[in-house]
Amino acid sequence: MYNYNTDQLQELDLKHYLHPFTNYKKLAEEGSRIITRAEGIYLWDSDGNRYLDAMAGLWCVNVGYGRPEIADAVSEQIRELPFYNSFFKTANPPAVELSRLVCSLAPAHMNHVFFTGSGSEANDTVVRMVRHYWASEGQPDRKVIISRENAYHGSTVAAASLGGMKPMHAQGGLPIPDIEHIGQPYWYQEGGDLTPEAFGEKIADELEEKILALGANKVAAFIAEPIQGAGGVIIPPSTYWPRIQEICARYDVLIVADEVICGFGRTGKWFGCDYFDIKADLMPIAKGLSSGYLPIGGVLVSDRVATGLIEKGGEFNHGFTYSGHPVAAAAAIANLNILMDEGIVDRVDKVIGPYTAEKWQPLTEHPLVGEARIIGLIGAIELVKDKDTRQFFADRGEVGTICRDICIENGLVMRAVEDTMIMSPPLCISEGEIDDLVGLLTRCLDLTAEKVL
Ligand code: PXG
Repeated sequence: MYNYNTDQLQELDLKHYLHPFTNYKKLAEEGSRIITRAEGIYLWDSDGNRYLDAMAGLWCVNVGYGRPEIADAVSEQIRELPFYNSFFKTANPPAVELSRLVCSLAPAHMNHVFFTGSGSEANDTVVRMVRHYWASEGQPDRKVIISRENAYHGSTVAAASLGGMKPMHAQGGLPIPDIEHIGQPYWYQEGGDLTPEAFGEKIADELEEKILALGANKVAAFIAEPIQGAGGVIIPPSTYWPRIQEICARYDVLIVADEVICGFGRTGKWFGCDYFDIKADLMPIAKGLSSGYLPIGGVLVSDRVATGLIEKGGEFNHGFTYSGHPVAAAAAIANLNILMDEGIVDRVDKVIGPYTAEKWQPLTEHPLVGEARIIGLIGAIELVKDKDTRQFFADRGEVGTICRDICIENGLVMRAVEDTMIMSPPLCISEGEIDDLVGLLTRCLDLTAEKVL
C-alpha cells in the first residue's frame, strides 16, 4: 500500500519515528523490523520473513489476525457514523451495545462500564474514580492506592505511578502522591525456603502491614493484575488471592483487578477474576476487548461503586474524546461475538490450554529451564544457571535477551523479561501450531544453551 522498500522504510523510521519503550541510539544502530501483514497466528515482515507470533501482538490479538467479521463491522460503522462523543448527554448505538455485552460477560455484580482509549487511560480513570467515590461517600481522606513492585498498569503519569517499575518511576518524577507499593507474589525469584503457599500468605500479609502503617481510613484501594503479565507472567500461589481478599474486606479497601491482559479468555475464563475467584470492585480492561484491532479500553464498575457514583457523586469531571468511540466499539462487539460464537474461551479452558500445558511442562527437562508455568494460554519459563537452587545468571537479563533474539531469528516472537521467556499467543491457536511453537522454542533454547552454558 505504501510505496517504499525496506531500506526506505527503515531510513524514514529512524528519521522521524520515536518508538515506545525504545533505546533510540540502539535502534539507530540495529534498524527496525517492519511488520507488513498478518494472518491467524503468523506475522510477515517487509522482507517476506514469517514469524509465529507467540505474543498475540502485545498480549492482545485474542481472536488472531485477519478476521473479516471485524473488518466488515468497522467498515460499516465508519461509513454510518465515524465519530461522535459521549459527553453532553449523548451516546451512540455501538457504545451502548458494547456496554451491555461486556457487562453480560463480566461477573454478575458488575453492570456498568466507563470506556477509554487504552489500558493506561483505564487505570488513570481508576485513580480518579476511586478517589471520587470515597469523597462522595464522605471519606475524602481515603486517597492512597496500594499497588505492587514490578506491576505494570500502563504508561501515562497515573498508570505508571500505579505500576511498580522502577525505571519508569525514575523518568518524570513518579510516582504521583498517595501511591504505595508492596512486594509481588513471585515465589520462584523471592520465595527462598518457603513453600509457594506459605510465601503467598507472607506477601499478601504485606498488604495488611501497609494498611495498618498508613491507617485504614487513608486507604482507597488495592490494585493488582490477577497474573502479572509484563512483570514476567507471575502466577501467584494459591493462597495469595484468598488472603488479599480477606484483608481488603477487613479494612473496607476496594479491590481493583487489572484485567487488561487476563481479560477476555487468556486464562480460559472470561476474566482473571473468574479464574482466581476474586470479587473486584473495579476491573480495568483493554487489549482483548477488541483483540487490538482498534484501540479501546474501559473500567468495569461494581454495583457498589456505580451506585455510590450515581447517587452521591454529582458530575464526574473525567472523560476522553474517544470514550465510547463508535468504530472502536463496533470492532469490540464483532470481536466479542467471535469469542462467543466460536466458544474460544471455553476451548482455552478445556482443550487448547490443557494441551499446551502438557507440552509446556516438559520444557523443565531442558538444561536451561528452572521452571515452566502456565495457566490457559499465558505461560513463562525461567532460564537459570542452577535449577536446584533457583539461581539466576549473574548478569541478569543477558541470557533472556540472547534467547529472545535467537527466537526472532528463527521465526518465533516471544518476550524476554530479564531471564524469563514469556508467551501469550492468540487464543485461536491450534494443537499443531502449539507443537510448532514448542518445537521452535526448544530449538532456540538449544541454540541459547550452546552460547551460554
Ligand atoms: N494494564 C496492564 C496489566 C497491561 O499489561 C496496561 C495496563 C496499559 O495498557 P495500554 O493499552 O495503555 O498499553 C497494560 C499494557 C510488555 C508490554 O512489554 C505490556 C503492556 C504494554 C506495553 C508493553 O509486556 N501492557
